[in-house]
Amino acid sequence: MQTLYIGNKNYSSWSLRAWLLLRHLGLPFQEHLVSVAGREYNPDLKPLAGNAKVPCLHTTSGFQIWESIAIAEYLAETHPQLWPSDPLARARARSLCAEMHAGFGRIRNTMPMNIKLHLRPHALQPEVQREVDRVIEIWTEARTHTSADQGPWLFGQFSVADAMFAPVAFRFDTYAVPLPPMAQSYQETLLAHPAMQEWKASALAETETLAALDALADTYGLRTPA
Ligand SMILES: N[C@@H](CCC(=O)N[C@@H](CS)C(=O)NCC(=O)O)C(=O)O
Repeated sequence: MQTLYIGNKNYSSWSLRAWLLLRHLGLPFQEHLVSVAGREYNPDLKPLAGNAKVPCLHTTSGFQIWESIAIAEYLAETHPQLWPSDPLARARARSLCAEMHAGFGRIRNTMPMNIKLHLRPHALQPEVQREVDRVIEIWTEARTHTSADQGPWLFGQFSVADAMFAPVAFRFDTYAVPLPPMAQSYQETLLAHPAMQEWKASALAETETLAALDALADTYGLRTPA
C-alpha cells in the first residue's frame, strides 16, 4: 500500500495538503507521522524524501514523491477531477497553487499553523495584512466567478487549489483574522470538510508540542485561556 509521511498534525501545514487530497479521493494509504520542528534541514528525513521534508508519498513500489504540489500532480494523473476541466479555470487554479507554494512567506513565518492555539483578535503587521488581503482577494474572486450550483469550492468542485489553501483556514481561525462574508463562508466550507475535521481531531489529540512554534504565539501575548 502507498504510504504518506507527514509531520505533526497540529503544525505541519504542507503535510495537511497532501493528506487532504488522498482522503478527499478516498484512496487507501498508510500514514506515518514524523516529528517536525520547522527545521530548514532535517537529516532524519533524508532517507524518506530527497528534499528531507514531509510530506512525502511512497508508492506501493517504494518510489518517493516529495513536494506537496508534485504529490498533487501525481494524484491528478489518475484523478483528473483534482483540476478544473475548463482549460482557463485549470490555468487559474495552477496560478493560485503556484502563488501559494512559492509565496505568502509573511503569513508562513508569523502565523504558523497551530490548530490547538487560539489568539484574541489583534492588528496584524502591515506586510502580513497585505498577504492576508491577497488571500481574501483570491477567495472572493474565485467564489464570485463560480455559481452556487457548480459547488462551494474555489472552482466549484474540490480541486488542488482548495487543498493548497486549506491550512490557511486553520490559521485564520487560530489568529482570529476577521474576514468579509464571502471569504468567511469559504473558510467555513474548508473547515467543515470531513477530512479537515478528522485532521483537526487528530491534531487536538496530539501530545507532542513544538516549543519554538508555541513560543512564537506567546510573543503576541494574546493567547486565549484554554
Ligand atoms: N515545499 C515543501 C515544504 C515542505 C516542508 O517545509 N515541510 C516541513 C514540515 S511542514 C518539514 O518537513 N520540515 C522539516 C523539519 O521541521 O524537521 C512542500 O511543498 O512539500
